[in-house]
Amino acid sequence: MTDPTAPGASAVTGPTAPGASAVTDPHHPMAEVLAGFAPYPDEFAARYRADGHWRGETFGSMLRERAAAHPDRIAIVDPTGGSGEDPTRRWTYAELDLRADRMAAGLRARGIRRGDRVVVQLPNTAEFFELVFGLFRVGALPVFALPAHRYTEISYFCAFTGAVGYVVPAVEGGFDHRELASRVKAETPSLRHVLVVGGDAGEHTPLAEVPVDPADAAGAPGEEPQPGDVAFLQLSGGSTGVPKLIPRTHDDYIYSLRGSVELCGQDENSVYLVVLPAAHNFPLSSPGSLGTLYAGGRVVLCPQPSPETAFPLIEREGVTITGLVPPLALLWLDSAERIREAGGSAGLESLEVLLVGGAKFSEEAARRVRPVLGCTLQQVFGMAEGLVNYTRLDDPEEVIVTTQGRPISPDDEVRVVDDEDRDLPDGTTGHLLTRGPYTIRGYWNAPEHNAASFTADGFYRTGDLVRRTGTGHLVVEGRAKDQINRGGEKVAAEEIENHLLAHPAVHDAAVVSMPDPYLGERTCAYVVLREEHRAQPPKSVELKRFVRQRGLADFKVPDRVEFVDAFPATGIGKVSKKDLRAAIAASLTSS
Ligand code: AMP
Ligand code: DBH
Repeated sequence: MTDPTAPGASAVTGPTAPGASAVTDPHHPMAEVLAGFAPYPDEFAARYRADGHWRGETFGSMLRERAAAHPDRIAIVDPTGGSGEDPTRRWTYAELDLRADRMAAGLRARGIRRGDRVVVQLPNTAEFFELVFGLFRVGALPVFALPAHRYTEISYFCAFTGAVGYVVPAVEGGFDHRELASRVKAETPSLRHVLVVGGDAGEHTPLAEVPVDPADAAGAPGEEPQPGDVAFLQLSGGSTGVPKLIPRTHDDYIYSLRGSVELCGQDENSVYLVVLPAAHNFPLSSPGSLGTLYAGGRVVLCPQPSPETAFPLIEREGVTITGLVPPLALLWLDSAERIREAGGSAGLESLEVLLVGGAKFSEEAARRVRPVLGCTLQQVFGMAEGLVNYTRLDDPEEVIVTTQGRPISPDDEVRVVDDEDRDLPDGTTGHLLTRGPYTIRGYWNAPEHNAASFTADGFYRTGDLVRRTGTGHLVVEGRAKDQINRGGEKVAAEEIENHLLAHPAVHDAAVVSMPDPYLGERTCAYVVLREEHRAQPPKSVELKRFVRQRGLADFKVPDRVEFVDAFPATGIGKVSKKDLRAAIAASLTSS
């Protein structure tokens, strides 16, 4: 299956990589990272620079410049973790800049270097930014895990990336991350540092003990991060059993921030509320916390996404913009409506823009945003691999509520094609392929996936089925990839099937989506039992418990398990997931 012309294949040798010489020098600090990185071909990189998209900025220099321009402006507001009367922490740009320097120096003092990988799994706290900017300054790569990830995901990320560090909260949502960290550390030879935020660090090191005076730990020569360097590894929602890692460079990601800031109308007066998990690509960059810092605005961290927590915070901090997945947007709409019907005020007057994305937002719900919340809806259809589409703030209301937007950049190349990769006319639904100044050319260290996920000329196969309107807006019509979109949380069917197959009673498993009024989709696992277990089948809850006990994020545990004697087959004898989806949907509407 490996196509020698696929971008991932050439990346292994990297003859066309800018800085390809680094790959041939095994001692170069970025050698390990570059060995798995599919670079932008030279002619594209040159064009993206000439067009002014890639401006040679790094995250480290961006924060330095903002701090120099407006040191006393507030950058980060964290309503928790303060001392004395006021639990709220407020860090100015100068303070965040200084903290990033001290963190970088402390990380270096502990032997963390440019090109090293550090798995970051933190809730929405100020320390997330102190740490991530510290890593950016060192040139070490954060690997952005989500708080919901458990043993299966975390041990994989640590081992696959050869991570030297893993950063966790002590306890979060009732889960003891220190214990998980101990287990993963014992099993992962590369993992030297477990750093803990908040609470007792136990056998690990408190993150608060890491920062030191920058004069005490200057970087060695050659360690300065470069704009073309991979800045971090983002995660793919994935459509196969193996989660994939997404290498994003300073240059390409900062371009997507600049474009997002402009299209979302952000400036230094913007106050962005981080409601979704901070490490996810959407609240990180669309325009998210990093876009807001790029614009010189203020980032407010929401510890918890419920209206009860978020609404008072919006009122108190004068939040102007935030981003939600569709199920949360529905919850907020319902709550605001109830408050108003009871004669109260939700206190959302400052809110100007609500971004909704991650999964399809129904037209019906979209129409309620302006009248109920009093702000402009901006639909966003994005992916951690790159391409992000936004409806424009001045698009007609009809376009805002019926489309998922159009690309950030005039240089985003978007193709809508049939099964044979032939271009389709506007208005016809097909596969979305894309290439551009902030879309990756390959997953990290995954030549075989890359051969399937990218065309020979470098277009990313998104796995989404879309239709393009006459105005160039995209409407998401479904997906070709084998993935369930559980209200923005992506579940790869194959990953869950593999876990089910490990159960002694399970002969075969097929995981499909079922419609759900709240999440859009939930997961249904169809299971064929082994002959000898059919007389006394295990209970559904037993299989769910089995999957959970294998240490999987909760959102991946099947919502429903259905036992069948055999799966319906397609014409050539493959499991017909289409028929399974239809069967479960029909049984839900009839019950
Ligand atoms: P991920 O791979 O986790 O970054 O998820 C990206 C995927 O989420 C896209 O390829 C789409 O399938 C889905 N997605 C994101 N935003 C939207 C949206 N506004 N409408 C429909 N699907 C979306
Ligand atoms: O779902 C996503 O991954 C997503 C949604 C909206 C995303 O990565 C983004 C915006 O940047």
